[in-house]
Amino acid sequence: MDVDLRSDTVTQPTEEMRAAMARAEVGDDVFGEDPTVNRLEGMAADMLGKEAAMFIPSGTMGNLAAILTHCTRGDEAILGDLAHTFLYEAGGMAALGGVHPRAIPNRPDGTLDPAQIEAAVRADDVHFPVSRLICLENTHNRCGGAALSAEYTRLVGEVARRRGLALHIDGARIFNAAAALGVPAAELAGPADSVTFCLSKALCAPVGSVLCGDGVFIRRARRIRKQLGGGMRQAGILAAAGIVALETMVDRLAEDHLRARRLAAGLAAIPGIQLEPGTPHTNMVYIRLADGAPEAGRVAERVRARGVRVEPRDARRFRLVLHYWVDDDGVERTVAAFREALAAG
Ligand code: TLP
Repeated sequence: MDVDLRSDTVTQPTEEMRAAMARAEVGDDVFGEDPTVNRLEGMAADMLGKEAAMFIPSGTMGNLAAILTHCTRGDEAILGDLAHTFLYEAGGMAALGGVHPRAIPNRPDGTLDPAQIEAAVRADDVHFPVSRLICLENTHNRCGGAALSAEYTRLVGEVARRRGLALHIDGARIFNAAAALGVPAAELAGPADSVTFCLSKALCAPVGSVLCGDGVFIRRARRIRKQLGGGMRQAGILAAAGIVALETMVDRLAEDHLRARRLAAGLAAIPGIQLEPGTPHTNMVYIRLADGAPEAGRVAERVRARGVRVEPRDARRFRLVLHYWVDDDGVERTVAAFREALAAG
């Protein structure tokens, strides 16, 4: 089998997940009658320290549902210029919600400067949109998979409270952040009014994300999910895999982080490869090809021929993502494939 490091979204469900899916007890979730979805939502709310939760088809829809629940047309959301929500979610908040994104620079560690957040909050003036929401991302995908600390998140939470704004966290990989920082995910989510996390990435489930918040917020978000076409019926088939993910995948994420460090060390020893500063923070290794090395596309083809799948971020960079299906042997095969690919000149 190929070693696939293109993303942790490529993860296949485990046998245990497939078995749980096959025997899942189901009902119509739009009526709130799917016991497996209800169980998953209860578990997720507990783990994130929130009152309630809602199973939703994807991280993108989870973020969008959160934003549309917090904001109305003409409102503004303050977020990072490297945020997934800003860059890779097809402008959904603007296209579907009339919500104006106000992007401020992400610092290399994935954070936003709290002073800049505060400065971006609009004055009450008819010329301006209404500042309503701050969005953070933890871990931060484009910033190397960096984990945002509980202390930092509290600081942003204080800005939000002081200025009367809500705080949403795109926590697609919040359990990776929790593992890296050695704190419960609930502590990282504590200052936020809402948080989305993904079952279908490092947690290995085939489909789905969960949006968590207080009871009133989630009740309102359910109507938005319906508007977006995300009300699913016997979704317990999918939620069953999500339950196995929460039961079996959360505590093992530190293994992926350890392998990411091993992979980084192995790659750093290859002439022509440079590690990006700070990498890896969690399960992502960001590398750069030195001047004189072949272009990333060519290197990707060569490592593919050696059974390793990687995707260039640009002409000279790769993001390599560790997950459940990449074991120690996969790490060694990857290092060997890059070594051979670069030795070929
Ligand atoms: N990220 C994917 C791609 O879209 C880039 C990946 O391979 O990393 N928030 C964050 C931080 C994400 O990284 C992603 C997916 C999402 C949201 C969206 O999740 P889905 O794909 O479930 O809509």
